[in-house]
Amino acid sequence: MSETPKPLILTGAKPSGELTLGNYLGAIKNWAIMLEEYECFFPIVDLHAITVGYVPAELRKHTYQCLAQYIACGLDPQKSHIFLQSQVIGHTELSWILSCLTPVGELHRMTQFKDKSSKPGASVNAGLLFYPVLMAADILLYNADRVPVGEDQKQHLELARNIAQRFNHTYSETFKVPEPYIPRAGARIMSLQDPSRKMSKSDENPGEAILLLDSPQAIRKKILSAVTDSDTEVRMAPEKPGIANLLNIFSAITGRSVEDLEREFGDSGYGTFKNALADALIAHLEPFQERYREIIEDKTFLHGVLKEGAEVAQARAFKTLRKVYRKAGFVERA
Ligand code: AQP
Repeated sequence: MSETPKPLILTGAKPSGELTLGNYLGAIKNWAIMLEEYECFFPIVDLHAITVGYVPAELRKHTYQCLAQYIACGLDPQKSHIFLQSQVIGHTELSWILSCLTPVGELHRMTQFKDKSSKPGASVNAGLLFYPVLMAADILLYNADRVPVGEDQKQHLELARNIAQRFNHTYSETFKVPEPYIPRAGARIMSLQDPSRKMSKSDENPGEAILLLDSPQAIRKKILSAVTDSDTEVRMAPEKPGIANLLNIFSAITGRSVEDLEREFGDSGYGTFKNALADALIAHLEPFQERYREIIEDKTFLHGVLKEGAEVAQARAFKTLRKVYRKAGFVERA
């Protein structure tokens, strides 16, 4: 008797910089717990990393780092398909077809586009505008059942769902309409210097983000200089966004509840609280960094992971692409 196939989940990060604690606590840490229940596709979406100015050698370095960090975070390549978006034919091809079904006005309404294009000095290229269509193609190419999304990506997933429905309606039933997957334990990590904004790889001020590869000294320095308020009480409250962010990080790292942390550190003063958080973070990241250092040295292993991942992904991608081309009226290659 053949087994029922597991539902397919797809999610990835773009190698636009070094991975942050936000990428880890908000995303990658939660992906590792899905390996048994789902067939997992974890593309590193490198084509998305070139919509803003970048240095080619840095992109390559960040891509290898991201791959080794995925694995060091517990994404087992034996139990998932890890690959580079740029190594699979189909993402950009499908994206073109989907873009012909997407009104430009919808893309102009995307919050991330508005944010990134309004940054002072931003050069707004067509890729930045079309980014969500490429993301829709990434998802639909594999007929993903579920897509884990953070708050910041909900709008893009909604667009992918609309595009899938539009294709199905225009041609005929082809794509599954992907459902959002809300991880049981997801955390939104904010900038250490401006807790109204999320922590990002591309933050310009190095004090804003903890990088997963930061040294213990750098971690402590960043936590100790994190923005708080003029009060002294360690308490979760809307008027204390800096402390709230640090409490969330502490809780996510240790698995302790915020109430428990408030009980222990409520009156201890910010210095004691921040030092305890720095200790916990350093201890949490140490084994990860050790694993990372071993993995990043082993290029043969890393290339093997990418080759295997790309082979599986390519077979699926070609299958979808053939179907899409046929439905869209293109003549099949003899
Ligand atoms: N601060 C965050 N808190 C929680 N989750 C976060 N994610 C990113 N930042 C946070 C989640 O990480 C996954 C991978 O993200 P991505 O690399 O695809 O792109 P991003 O969301 O644009 O990440 P960055 O770090 O902000 O990159 P830049 O600065 O280049 O734009 C996603 O699931 C995301 O939700």
